Amino acid sequence: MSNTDPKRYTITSALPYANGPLHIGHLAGAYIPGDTFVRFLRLNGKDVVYVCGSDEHGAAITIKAKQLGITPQAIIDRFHAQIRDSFEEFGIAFDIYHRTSEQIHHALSQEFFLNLYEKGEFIEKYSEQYYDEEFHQFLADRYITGTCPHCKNEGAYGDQCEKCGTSLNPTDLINPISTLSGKPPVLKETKHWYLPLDKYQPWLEEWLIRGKKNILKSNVYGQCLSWLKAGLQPRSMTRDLDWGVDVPLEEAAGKKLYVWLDAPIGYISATKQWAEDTGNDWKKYWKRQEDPSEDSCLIHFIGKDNIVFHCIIFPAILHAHGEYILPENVPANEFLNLEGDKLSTSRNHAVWLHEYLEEFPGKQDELRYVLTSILPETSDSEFTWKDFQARVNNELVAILGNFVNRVLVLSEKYFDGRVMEATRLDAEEEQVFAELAAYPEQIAHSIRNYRFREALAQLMNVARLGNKYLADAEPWKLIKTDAERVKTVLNAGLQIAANLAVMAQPFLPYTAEKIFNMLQLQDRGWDQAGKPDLLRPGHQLGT
Ligand code: B3M
Ligand code: ZN
Repeated sequence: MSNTDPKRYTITSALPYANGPLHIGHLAGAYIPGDTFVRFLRLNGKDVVYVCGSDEHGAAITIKAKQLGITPQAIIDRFHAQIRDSFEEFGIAFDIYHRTSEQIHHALSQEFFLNLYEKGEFIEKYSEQYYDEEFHQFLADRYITGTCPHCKNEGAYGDQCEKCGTSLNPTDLINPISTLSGKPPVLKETKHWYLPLDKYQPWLEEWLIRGKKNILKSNVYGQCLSWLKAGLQPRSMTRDLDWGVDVPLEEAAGKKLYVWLDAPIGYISATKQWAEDTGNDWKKYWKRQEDPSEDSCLIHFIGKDNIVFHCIIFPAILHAHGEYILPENVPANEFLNLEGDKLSTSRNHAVWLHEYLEEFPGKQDELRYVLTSILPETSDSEFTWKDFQARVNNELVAILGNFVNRVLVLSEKYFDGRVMEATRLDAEEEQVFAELAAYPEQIAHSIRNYRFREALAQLMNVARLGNKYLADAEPWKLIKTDAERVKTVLNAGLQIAANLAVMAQPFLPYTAEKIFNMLQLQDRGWDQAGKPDLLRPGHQLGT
């Protein structure tokens, strides 16, 4: 991060389309990293708002509705509730989980559009687009299929051929067919409002290439660079669709805002709703302040397929508007694969969160642990059930669980569950406490740099430190020869366990809470991490 100590933070995780349930790829892409980061900030007493919500517009929704033969409204209501509940059960600690179908969001999106419109930022252009004469409507790219001009795949979509991966325009397709009527569409003239990204290119180059080279992750920076190198083109901000936010112009009756214009504004409208609900001032989290050092630090957690929207298009919109802050960072993750294959909603090749919760009730942290260990931070990574089992059993249980369990059982056995005074600190304790004291900053450093895998590995090293200390001290033997010394050993062991609870909070919130309960300790902020005296002598532990 470049702004070393921001006054406040505005943290967002990508708004999932409310057209299906969430799977582990979603969690690993944008939500576990965002949640871990936010929990860490809150533990440090920072002023932070963490927002998310359902993305309820665009062809993603209408196509799904058509598939299921129900209305878009029924689709979004169903999946919004399911997604919201999954997030809640996994402990993703949003301040608000909003939705883009709310009036407050429609109003703010229209306000944004009008602001740019009135400044003359848009280019108005007529073009010919495919129209279904039987259904009397223009066709979104995804509603048109045909033969790919590159690989001759007959089921290519108007925006992309999924077989060869080429991105297409609908007019590139050979023998286009409307998926609505099954008939060839006709070309018809229509007017749209374009954001002149080419005009903002010099500004974006300055801001991104010069300003963010050492801030963005290399996978993110690399993608931005290649977009800019290819040269930006004007992009239409309106669509001929019957589902979405109305374009607030009389001459645009029946047209909707492009979903990628309104969706990121969803972060702002969510914050607005949260502020209304809680008596906060949303402007402090989004608008540029008179004194720039008072600006909130905006960070977007997303998956790699959303990089261009968050690093180029949305910043260009915010810049054109002028009153808003720009993202400080966009720590996008790559993709998570499942058992050697891409996660796929349409092929049902996924681990769905609601199904996991049903099959493994109360085991949220197990999945959080495994996913954090394999986050696709710099390249794609892979989830397998075998690896899941190994990591849970050989790491989470064998190292962390076992350590906490051992100190508690021994304390119960020898001292009726009381924390004894450390009467004699030997070189071993001095060594172990010195090592312990170094971890909070190491972990913090990794988290601040979005290296959550590394941070979690360090947390596990704290547990390893505890295990090794106990194994070397052998209190179960010592109790027969030097019971006095055992008091010190178990005191030290318990202090390490308490530290584990403090430092596990960003990653494993349920486990941390469990350990705090077992220790009968109030949860502690990050400033308490690394201390050898979190538990006072005489303190009664739980069972
Ligand atoms: N709903 C795309 C997606 O789910 C989109 C993200 C919006 S973030 C403002 O991948
Ligand atoms: Zn193709």
